[in-house]
Amino acid sequence: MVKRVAVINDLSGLGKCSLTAAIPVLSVMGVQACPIPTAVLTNQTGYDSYYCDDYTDKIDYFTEEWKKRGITLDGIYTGYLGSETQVHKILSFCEAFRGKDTLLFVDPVMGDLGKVYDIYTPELGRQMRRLVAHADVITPNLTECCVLTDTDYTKLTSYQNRSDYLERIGLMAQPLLQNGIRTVIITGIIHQAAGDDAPKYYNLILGGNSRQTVSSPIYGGSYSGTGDLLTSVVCAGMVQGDSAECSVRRAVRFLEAALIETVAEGIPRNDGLNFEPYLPLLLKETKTSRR
Ligand code: PXL
Repeated sequence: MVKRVAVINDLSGLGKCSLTAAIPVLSVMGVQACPIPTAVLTNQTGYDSYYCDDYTDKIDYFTEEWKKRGITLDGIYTGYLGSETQVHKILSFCEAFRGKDTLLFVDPVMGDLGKVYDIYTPELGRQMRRLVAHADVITPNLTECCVLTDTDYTKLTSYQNRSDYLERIGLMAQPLLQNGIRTVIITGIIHQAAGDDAPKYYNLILGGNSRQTVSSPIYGGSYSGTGDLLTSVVCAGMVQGDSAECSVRRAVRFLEAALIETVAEGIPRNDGLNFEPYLPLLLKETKTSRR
């Protein structure tokens, strides 16, 4: 059976992120992506101008029409929101479609590299905290994890090369786990471990009683949509029963290959990663159809 996931995220024409990252990844991994656009943008908001059509008023139509279809979902995956008032609409959607085996993935898109995005307001921060409290799996980057836990990013990152940096971040995320979230995956942590001659990127995977790290070299700048691609691989893997760690490792292998090419070609960060040629890395062993 093909697993089915509702992907609640924006559609940006340029800058490979959100739905244009999620749909190809879910498809190549054998999962049906059912998109619910939170906004339609000419391009992602990192460029110096963009036009955004907010879809807040459209979300309830999806809930109502899909109820009539009587569909079931294996996953619900939320990302960039068009406005803070979308949270209560998304929670109503979850109430209608979240069965006991439906996994809720929340990528609490609010900022990166210590800065919040244009869309951010303190109310969005409050609403995002409400939404993540319902999730099975969340994938904040370090900036977003600081917003969710009311932590000072500048102070935290001043400890970046201390040997206990990752433990410190783990402790910071504990309240999220105590809140009922099963898995917290914190991405984009830069840390130089003792004995290493350069810093690396770390992803920290925290469960109730577990803590794993997946690291990768830093190849160059940070690109639009990297977090969206990672969460999409994790979502498609975990709805099919893979562990969080295995899914993050698969995502990192895929992203590394795309990053190496993107850096070599000097692509501007807002344009996003050249990930398309590497989608085959995400293919699972294909079962031949039974006759
Ligand atoms: O990748 C995060 C993201 C998603 N959607 C839009 C964005 C961004 C980051 O800038 O602008 C529209």
